[in-house]
Amino acid sequence: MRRVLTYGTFDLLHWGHIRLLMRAKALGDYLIVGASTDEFAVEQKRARRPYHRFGTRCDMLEAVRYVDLVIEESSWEQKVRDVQRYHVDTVVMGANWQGSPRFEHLREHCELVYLPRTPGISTSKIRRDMLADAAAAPGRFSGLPGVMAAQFDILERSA
Ligand code: C2G
Repeated sequence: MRRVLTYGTFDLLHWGHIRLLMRAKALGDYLIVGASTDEFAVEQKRARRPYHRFGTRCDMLEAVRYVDLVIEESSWEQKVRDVQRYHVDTVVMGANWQGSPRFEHLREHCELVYLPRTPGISTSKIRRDMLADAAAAPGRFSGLPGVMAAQFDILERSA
């Protein structure tokens, strides 16, 4: 039984995430996914607060047939402990982490594999495209309460 571990926020779950999970599972028999807590995503990864809260993202990951176990990712330091605790053979990450000291130290404890990312899709691209769609429909905001219209304006200007 080869055990594989990967980490991520997996927000607005998309084809890129699914392909990463599918290829990670193909490297073993049992796939564990460390899902970032909302706090870890915001504080540690300096990402915006995930659209879907931690609980929802875990539920969605558990529904993916390649995934056998979902655990919490709440710190950078937990990874060696996770590898030992779950008897992990291989840690898999997308190539955007290639060579990162956040993962390279794991080579002392298990195999480390970086997989090419799926081009043309990302959570931030989905957000941008949705915003562009909304902004592209002039007067689209007119029906919205003042506050929301103002928020859309802010979002539009900050995109
Ligand atoms: N991914 C991919 N192709 C894409 C988008 C994402 O292969 N088009 C991969 C990423 O490289 C990552 C995984 O899908 O391995 C999850 O992506 P994110 O949710 O963006 O995760 P990330 O912010 O990279 O978090 O401790 C590490 C972090 O939790 C990793």
